[in-house]
Amino acid sequence: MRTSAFFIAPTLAFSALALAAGPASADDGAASYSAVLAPVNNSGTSGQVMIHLAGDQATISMSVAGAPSTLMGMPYMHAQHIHIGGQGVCAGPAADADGDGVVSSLEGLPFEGPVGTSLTVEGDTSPASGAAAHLFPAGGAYDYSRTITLDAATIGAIQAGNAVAQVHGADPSLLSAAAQQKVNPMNPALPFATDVPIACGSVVASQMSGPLPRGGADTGVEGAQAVPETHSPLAAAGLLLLAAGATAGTALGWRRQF
Ligand SMILES: [Cu+2]
Repeated sequence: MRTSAFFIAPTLAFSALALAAGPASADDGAASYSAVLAPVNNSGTSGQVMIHLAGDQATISMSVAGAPSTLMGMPYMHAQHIHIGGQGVCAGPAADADGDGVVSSLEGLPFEGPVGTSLTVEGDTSPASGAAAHLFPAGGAYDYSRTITLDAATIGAIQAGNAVAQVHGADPSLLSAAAQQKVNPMNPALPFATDVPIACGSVVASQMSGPLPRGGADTGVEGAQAVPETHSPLAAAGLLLLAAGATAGTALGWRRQF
């Protein structure tokens, strides 16, 4: 299965996948989860998240686009988290309790819950680093991949369907005048816009086993996606490659599977 499927993958993808995959691991009980990040607060930001969980090790791959690229002339670092223990859903516009035209992280708390894991690029991943701007990826469109240890609370929430993936960091010019005057409640040295959620999605169990739909323009790439079983680290690697290489067509192909 794996070998034959490899043959239909493009040569370049084959090489990269082979390098990324390594030997199949004996991660029985592993599972994959995903989230489609939809724009919130009229951000125009969207993306995808893939979480491959084996024991307490999670390989998390993300692709984000349509985010503001700079803040005050500097690369805009976007805080990103797994929120846990709320209702497992993203807050809607009605959650704007103070009427400033923005659903802030605090206002979203009853829906999304507090930060369970900070999806940093390096170092600490605890909630304590939730607003540590320098630890987060920067730019208007980026791919993220990191294997981290998840704590029991985050693992439990993901497995229970009560986890939400969220990206923060709005364009201040899109906020109301009232909101533009505020500071980030998690880090008062930063403007409120850095706290404002811009993309959000519920983390759900991912169905990646079995044949994938065909017929897209990039059937070779879709064939490559079909290689991994749900419990293979190849899955995350393949998705990451797609995210990194993505034409619009392959991005859509990815989205279709979730
Ligand atoms: Cu968050």
